[in-house]
Amino acid sequence: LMELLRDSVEQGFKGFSLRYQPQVDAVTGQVVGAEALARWHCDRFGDLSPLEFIPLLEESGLIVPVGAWVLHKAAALCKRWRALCPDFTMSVNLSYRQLDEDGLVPLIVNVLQEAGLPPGSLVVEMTESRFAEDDEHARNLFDQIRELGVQVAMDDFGTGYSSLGVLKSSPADIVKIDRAFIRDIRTSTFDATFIRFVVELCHDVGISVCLEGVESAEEYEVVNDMGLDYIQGFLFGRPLLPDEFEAKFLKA
Ligand code: G
Ligand code: G
Ligand code: MN
Ligand code: NA
Repeated sequence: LMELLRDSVEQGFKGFSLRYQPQVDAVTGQVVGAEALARWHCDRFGDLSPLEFIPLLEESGLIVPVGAWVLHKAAALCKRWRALCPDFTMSVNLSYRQLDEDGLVPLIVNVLQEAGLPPGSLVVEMTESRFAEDDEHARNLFDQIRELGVQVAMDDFGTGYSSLGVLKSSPADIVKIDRAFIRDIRTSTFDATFIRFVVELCHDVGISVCLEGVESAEEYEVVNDMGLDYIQGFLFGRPLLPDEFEAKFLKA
């Protein structure tokens, strides 16, 4: 599989593509952005999930060129979509391997320049674990990225080992609460309280909050009055091809 991935990359990222999942304003339900999600198709095994191929890309270091490709591609589309929706933002997942590679900040500068994109319209997502207070390298990078005007999001919040205290000094603009906290929302008072607390703590330090994984109207109803800023979930849309996304959300 690793060899097939390597061939794909060498053949101009053959078989790689991106899907875009809408992110809505929690109050109005209007689409305000998208998260770019990688897909890989190989002739031999068909479509593989990112859960299968991202770890292999990380292990081999191929995530570095693929990650750069994702950034360029998503940024170009963001530029186009801002003509249809002026404040549109595009979120891109970064791997820990990309943080450990020199040249991430210059890459982001180059991506913005090439796409002609205002920095604030780009959001880079990193899993919560890289925001730990003792990870000086990552925190330093996040500071540099934010100095460019690019937004930084803490992904999968609530699933790692960091404490809520990390929010106090966090170099993040957005916290994305993991979808584990919505699954039992109608029966678990803990999950509802957790979401409310995270919103309150984040707003206290100027961080916006996105809740992931809202799948039903009932779930949306329950979280409606929790003060969330953004929602991302199948209720509003699954990850879609660019044309599908545009037709469904930007040209209505
Ligand atoms: O799209 P899906 O929900 O199947 O994605 C599964 C996981 O793969 C998610 O955790 C997501 O963050 C990760 N992922 C998807 N695309 C990318 C990408 O371009 N880069 C990195 N590093 N992770 C990605
Ligand atoms: O780890 P990360 O948050 O980047 O993962 C994003 C993944 O979560 C995407 O691959 C997407 O398919 C998935 N996802 C987004 N919304 C929902 C949802 O409402 N339900 C489920 N089951 N998965 C979702
Ligand atoms: Mn993500
Ligand atoms: Na997430």
